[in-house]
Amino acid sequence: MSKIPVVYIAMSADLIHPGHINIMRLAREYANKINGKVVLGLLTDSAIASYKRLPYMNYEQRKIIVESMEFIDEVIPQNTLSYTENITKLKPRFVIHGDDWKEGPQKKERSNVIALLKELNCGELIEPKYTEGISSTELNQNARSLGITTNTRLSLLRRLIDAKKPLRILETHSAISALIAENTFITKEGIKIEFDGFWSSSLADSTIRGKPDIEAVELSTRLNTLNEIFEVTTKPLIYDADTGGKIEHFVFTVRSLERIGVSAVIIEDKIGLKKNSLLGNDVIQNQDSIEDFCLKIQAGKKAQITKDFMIIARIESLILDKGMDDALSRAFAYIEAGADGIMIHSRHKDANEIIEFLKLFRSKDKDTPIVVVPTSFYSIKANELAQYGVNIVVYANHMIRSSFIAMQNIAREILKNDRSEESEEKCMKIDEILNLIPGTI
Ligand code: SPV
Ligand code: MG
Repeated sequence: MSKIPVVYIAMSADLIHPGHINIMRLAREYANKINGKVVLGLLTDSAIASYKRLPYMNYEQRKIIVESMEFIDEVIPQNTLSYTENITKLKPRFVIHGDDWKEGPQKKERSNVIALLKELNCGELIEPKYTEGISSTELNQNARSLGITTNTRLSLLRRLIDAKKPLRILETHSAISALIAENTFITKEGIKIEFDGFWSSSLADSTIRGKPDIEAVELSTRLNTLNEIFEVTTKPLIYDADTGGKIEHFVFTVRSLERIGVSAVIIEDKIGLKKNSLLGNDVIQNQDSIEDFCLKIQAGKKAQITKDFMIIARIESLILDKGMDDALSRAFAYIEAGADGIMIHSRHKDANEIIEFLKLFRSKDKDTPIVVVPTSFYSIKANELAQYGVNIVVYANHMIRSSFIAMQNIAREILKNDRSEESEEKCMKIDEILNLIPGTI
């Protein structure tokens, strides 16, 4: 326990507004009264990402700002939403928090703080009236509506991987599907759960054009779609580049993707005419040699300009029944060659072989990000996959597959009824569309 009495406040301090300053000023006043110091628990990126979107500024940047404030004597990390760790350590004389947490998602934490202060018999909770008329949520909405720069979007994926597990990534094949992926959320026990980013799927990008998933849609066509998606959204995107093509071509793909703000490219270790992985050995598909695929990874890494862009190597050994040992030795070889992450794929109905891979891989490598695409092993939940060490879960084709069914049914129904009345209820209301697309009214 520190000798100098402590006044403790905790915040994210991302978009600082007068409400924050009021709390800091009050903390200073209390500290002066008791000859104490103000300690600010700055929420880490992972503490923030556990209940809402990543802050604009990372921890170090936010720390520089709050440290420079005259009200604050010391800044320490608060690693979770819970105050318990820091209060137990500091035994503060006062904890200060706006009275807004008497209701809403933080209500439970408030009770914890009160109980803990009583248990430790060290201090009391001060709850000034919440500053009306300004809120981080509102500022956030305004800032988001301004959009995002290329570099900021690109770097978001690495920051998210560091801050949160698992990331949930949804396939988007158009601006409208991306807007839905951007804005859809649910609230579970006060925590906002939403998709962390987008998957540009070769299957979906081919299907939407009525073409097979055999690398027949050109890069420039797919880049156009990405640009349309980026025009109206702010989340990071992972690009499915199939085999990556010839090594000499792949370097240009990396440059093009990076230039528009894509965060990661995934290339699969196949050669020749690529077929969709879910077809496995039902069709002829060939795996690349480890040596040649490593050369492709190395060429890509050399071509990228930013430090944040990621090249993720996708292993098709399980898809092609080459066995677990082959999958693992490829994983380590690809990482050695410079891959920033591994995607391990499977077409089994259950996740057993994926789990086996994860256990064996994670026993040797705790850090390299792992991506999985549970299209066929769909029963396992994202949270469970994360417990086995998965960082990114991709829902690779569900937006296009579901829209298909909806369109087919409506088309049939209009023909059957010779009018659209019966179909009206199954369609989005026009004013809901206007809501989804800002600026319409
Ligand atoms: C895609 O979405 O195009 C993929 C994933 O590559 S899968 O279809 O499962 O091969
Ligand atoms: Mg694909």
